[in-house]
Amino acid sequence: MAKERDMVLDQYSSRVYKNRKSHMTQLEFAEKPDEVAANTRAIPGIITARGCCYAGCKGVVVGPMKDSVVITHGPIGCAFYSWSTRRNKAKPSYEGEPNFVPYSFCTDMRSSDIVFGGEKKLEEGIDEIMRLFNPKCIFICSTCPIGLIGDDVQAVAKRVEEKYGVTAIGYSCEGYKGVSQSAGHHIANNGLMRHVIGKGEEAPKGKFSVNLLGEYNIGGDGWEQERILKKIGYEVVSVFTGDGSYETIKNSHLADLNLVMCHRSINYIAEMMKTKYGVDWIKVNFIGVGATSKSLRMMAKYFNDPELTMRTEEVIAEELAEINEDMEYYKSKLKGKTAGIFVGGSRSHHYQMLLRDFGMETTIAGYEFAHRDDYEGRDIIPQIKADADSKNIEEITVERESGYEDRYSEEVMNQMRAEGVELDTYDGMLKDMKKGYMVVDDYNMFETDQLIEEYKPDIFFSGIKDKYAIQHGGVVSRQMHSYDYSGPYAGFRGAVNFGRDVSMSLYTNAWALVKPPWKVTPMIEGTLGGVG
Ligand code: CFM
Ligand code: HCA
Repeated sequence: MAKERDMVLDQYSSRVYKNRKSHMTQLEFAEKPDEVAANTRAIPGIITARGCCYAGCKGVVVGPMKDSVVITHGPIGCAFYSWSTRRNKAKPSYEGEPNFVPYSFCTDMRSSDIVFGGEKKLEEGIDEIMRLFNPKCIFICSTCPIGLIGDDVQAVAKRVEEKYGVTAIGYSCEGYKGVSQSAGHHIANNGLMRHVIGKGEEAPKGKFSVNLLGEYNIGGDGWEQERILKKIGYEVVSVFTGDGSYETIKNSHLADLNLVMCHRSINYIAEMMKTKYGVDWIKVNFIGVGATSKSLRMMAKYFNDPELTMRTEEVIAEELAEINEDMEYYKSKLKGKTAGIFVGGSRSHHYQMLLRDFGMETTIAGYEFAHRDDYEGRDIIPQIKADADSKNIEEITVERESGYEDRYSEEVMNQMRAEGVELDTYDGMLKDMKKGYMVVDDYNMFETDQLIEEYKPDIFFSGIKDKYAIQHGGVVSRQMHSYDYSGPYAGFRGAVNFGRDVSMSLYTNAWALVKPPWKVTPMIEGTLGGVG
């Protein structure tokens, strides 16, 4: 029972053992999975793959909004490291639309600013931004020292709004808040809800309008999804936030339906928009051919329009015909191989579906910073106990705005749910994994090495921190955050790109073919104990 898990855990000291045991589950019964401890502090000194709260707010959620300037209030290192390292692609969608995504703005806090305070420097920096770029929206993202010295970024944002008549949001998203990037998502979502969503009045023109939530256009994924949605006849009002904009997000409350891709980073907005504006959300997954078709069909069921349903089927058939030959070819190369996937949040679940399209199984998986609901499904949310770290992140409550109504009665909603539409809910990753597979929350480098040794996956998908160590060990490794600078991997065409890249990597595992020099000839020569 739980053999592989015990082999890893048994090597820990008793304190570490107890902690890590709660984060690791070897699925015994797929229909009744174990609890997975999640969203708790990493053990100090352990080489976790997690990032910080600032990364979640600045890098993940608000950074991709192309017409808005994000200023890092803090030392230059934080701004430099978060400058285009995440592959959220963006381009102007009409002539003259600003795109600040390639830029990095920072107050460059120095020692004297830390001693005397940095608010003045921040305000001067924003004056310069207004002079040079004149954006409609500015996000101020605080790094660790800002919270420690107590600069009031919200007060600065208020002064900027009064002075320039723009939207300015001060985020207290210091790196140390919470336990990971996840805190930053929550803080960023709260700010968008308070200051952006609902500000616009431009109603959608199309008959069926949607927002795409939690899609960050990594490697152009969002563009592929928009291509398919538009082909069917949907109007995409806004995308949160890949290639997204302040201009469109402010109108997002007027769309008919929210599609949630990354549950982890954006579920707060989906929930709040449902409460405040009556906009329903469905959990979609456009990663994988089967998953994409399933998501499109759920959408058609939601709108329940015969013409839309017909067009959905037409487009699915057309797209499948286009990729069929390539998919079959890559399937012949990949069938029967196994994988490990350890990414931040939702992708570790999403990509298992795409791998299955090629006949591959994911035997080890986990999230860096997701919450229990991302593993076990939203039904367990009432059981999650808030700890000091999560209580530190503001929870905002919203109420129904007058003039907004639910589209469907609870009865109709339940009927749709019974027909398989994942309305206002998410079932989590565990239910899609099989008996014996291992799930590890907040994985670390030691566990990675151990799991690879025990499960021997043909390929390991993770991030920049561990990629090269794994690869040099002779195991095929691909970055699932940046796609190793390839992509898109979403939708129908993306699936083919993924099949190609994975096949290419598996059949060219150069590191497994070379022997390091120290294994061929000794690096030093000498004698032991002075005997000739
Ligand atoms: Fe959502 Fe993301 Fe992810 Fe994420 Fe991230 Fe990312 Fe990710 Mo890197 S929003 S949780 S905080 S799907 S940046 S686009 S790849 S860890 S699995
Ligand atoms: C982040 C961004 C990141 C890092 C990727 C990695 C991304 O968490 O701050 O560790 O390889 O996707 O760029 O998740």
